[in-house]
Amino acid sequence: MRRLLLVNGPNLNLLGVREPHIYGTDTLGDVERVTTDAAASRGFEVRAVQSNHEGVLIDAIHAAREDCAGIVINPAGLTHTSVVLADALKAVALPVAEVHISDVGSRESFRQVSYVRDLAAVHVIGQGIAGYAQAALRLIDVIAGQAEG
Ligand code: CA2
Repeated sequence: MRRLLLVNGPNLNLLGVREPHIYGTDTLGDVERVTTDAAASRGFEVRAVQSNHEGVLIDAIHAAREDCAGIVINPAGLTHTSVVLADALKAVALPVAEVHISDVGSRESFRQVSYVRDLAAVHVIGQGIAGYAQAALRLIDVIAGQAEG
């Protein structure tokens, strides 16, 4: 299955509209395009989902078990709070790339916690939306390595 699921969490639909000093001026459409282009360069397609509802994200992650080889995810604020999102990622047992647009390590202390960190094979933090392309390419390397091994 040469397909990745791209998951963007709550409020990321506002990218490029609010707080450009933190998240830049690129939009969610730009995020989906850079990820899709990077994956396509390696023969993968991307199915993108963004939701402000945790259950919608969890259903999309469960469905990925059927037809995706890996998951690129920016869980947004759920990174720092959501055991259930982490449980869903663990349950599907697909390789995961965790992406954050901003450098969460240099922000508020509550952003230092990630429930996803330990189960992600790839981490790209603070690289802006270009980080999604890096994450997709590195995740595809992980998937290719698994297929060989
Ligand atoms: O840096 C990131 O990518 C974050 O995942 C973004 C989350 C934040 O809670 C994480 O700590 C770090 C926030 C997403 C909200 O996105 C907005 C975009 C534009 C305007 C307002 C919010």
